[in-house]
Amino acid sequence: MTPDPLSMADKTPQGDDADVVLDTRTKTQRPPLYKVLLLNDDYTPMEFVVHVLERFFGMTHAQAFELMLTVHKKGLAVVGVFSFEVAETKVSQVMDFARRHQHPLQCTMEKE
Ligand code: TYC
Repeated sequence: MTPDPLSMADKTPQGDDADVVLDTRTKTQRPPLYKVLLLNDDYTPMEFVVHVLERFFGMTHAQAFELMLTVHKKGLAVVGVFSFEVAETKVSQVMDFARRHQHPLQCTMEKE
């Protein structure tokens, strides 16, 4: 006997809705990360920038000197990647420290 087309109207090829298994995998959300950038200028002394990188970014003198030279030559460089709150704190610390020493050093952050 042929199936009644009306009784088939709400049936999917898999069968009844009761058989549909919902995807229960958890989508893990990674927190957004922010790049902290240091900008070159013509006035901030090189040794001051090296000191900033050692003091606020935990670099060795050699790492700090190399990154300072990259900023000096290229105009800017990423000095670290952090959560929003940590990046914001680093930017504030660098900007406050530079201002207190009357250097025009600029530090900013941008979403990665
Ligand atoms: N260009 C500066 C100078 O020649 C040095 C400098 C390097 C300044 C890096 C800022 O982010 C900077 N004294």
